[in-house]
Amino acid sequence: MRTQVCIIGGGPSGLLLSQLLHRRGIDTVVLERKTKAYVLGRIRAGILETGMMALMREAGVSDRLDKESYVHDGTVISFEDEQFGINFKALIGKTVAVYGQTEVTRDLYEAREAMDGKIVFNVEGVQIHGADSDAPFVTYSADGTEQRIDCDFVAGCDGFHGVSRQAMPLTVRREYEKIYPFGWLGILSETPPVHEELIYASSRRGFALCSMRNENLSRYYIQCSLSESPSDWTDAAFWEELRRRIPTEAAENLITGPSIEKSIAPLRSFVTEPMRWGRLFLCGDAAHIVPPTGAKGLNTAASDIHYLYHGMVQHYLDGDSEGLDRYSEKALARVWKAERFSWWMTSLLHRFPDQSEFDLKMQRAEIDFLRSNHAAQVAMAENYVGLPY
Ligand code: RFL
Ligand code: PHB
Repeated sequence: MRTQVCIIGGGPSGLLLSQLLHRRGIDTVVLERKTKAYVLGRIRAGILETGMMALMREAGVSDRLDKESYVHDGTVISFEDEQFGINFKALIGKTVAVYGQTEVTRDLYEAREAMDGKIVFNVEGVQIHGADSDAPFVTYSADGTEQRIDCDFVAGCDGFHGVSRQAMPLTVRREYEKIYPFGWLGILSETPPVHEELIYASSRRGFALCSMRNENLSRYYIQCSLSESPSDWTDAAFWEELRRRIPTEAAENLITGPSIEKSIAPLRSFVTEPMRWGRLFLCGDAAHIVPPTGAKGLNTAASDIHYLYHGMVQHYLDGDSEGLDRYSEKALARVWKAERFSWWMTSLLHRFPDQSEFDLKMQRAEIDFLRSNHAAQVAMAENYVGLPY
């Protein structure tokens, strides 16, 4: 088989790239290790930046997004017993939207299928060959038979545990990583959200986040230790702990119910450089991970796709390689800013096991500054709604 761009990974990055390229007449094949149901069942991101929404519109997959997403003008920060709002709209005239990653992925799959896009599920043993040559190809097995795809370029959109990053030799790749000494225990419940905006709460017992998907679907997280497993937590224990970490008024209004999903995510900051090697381009979680505190993971994947898509269009339609040549540089410049913001929000709002009284004073001083300083609020708003592409 031959295609122009072989895309490894059928998550949001791979699907969005495939859909955007298809609309400009550029042929792709997407190779996905799991089933479609598995990909659609993963409960992950909930907040979309305006840049990502614009990209969904450009991909022609925004009908449901425009109708069903919820615009959020701001967010609430709670630190021990004090709360304040950061109103993005009033501060910088921009907003974010609540629209789950499951919905983004569903919209993209539907669009790809409507256009007869080629997506191969359940692939095994994907290997990238000749990425630094003029004739790269990808091999894999599906239904027990070996397959080969010859292509012009390979897009590694296969997430943090994928094979694409590993295909770059260690002599060219440099990795930067920070592992946080805690995780997030998250639950989804068919209950109304406790508040109209998200609440990021830091308490003496640890961090908690009140988020949502729609008026009858809530998403809550609490900071937990890495040694815990979701089965250690009954629903009742989760609700009890959440109540103790969020503002009193929210705790009193909280409507609880059975969880329909419960999982633990470790928190990590990670970047690999460069994001291009020869004809292989890394995108999204394959190249970088952020802790979820700043809601940046999916959105940063989308900005990578924006740069790669425009680079590909420039290459195929104008015969100009400038966009592809500068892909790694442009993507990384934005990635590192998202990394900084996510690290800052994580450091500000979590309790660290080895935190001293001095460290706590620093967090409180930073919170007081954010609560009272216009410039600090503008800086937070600009980062949260997403820096320009
Ligand atoms: P994905 O979603 O991991 O998709 C990669 C796909 O590649 C497949 N794959 C392979 N396919 C073929 N061959 C192989 N060898 C393969 N290896 C892997 C996988 O099966 C999968 O389908 O990466 P992608 O597309 O780059 O998307 C990244 C986002 O999923 C991720 O950044 C976000 O979910 C992060 N994230 C959030 N991002 C936000 O922007 N806003 C948020 O509010 C937000 N909240 C979150 C999050 C992530 C979380 N977790 C669980 C990590 C909240 C949580 C709890
Ligand atoms: C979510 O709704 O899953 C969510 C929202 C904001 C975050 C992280 C996760 O910062």
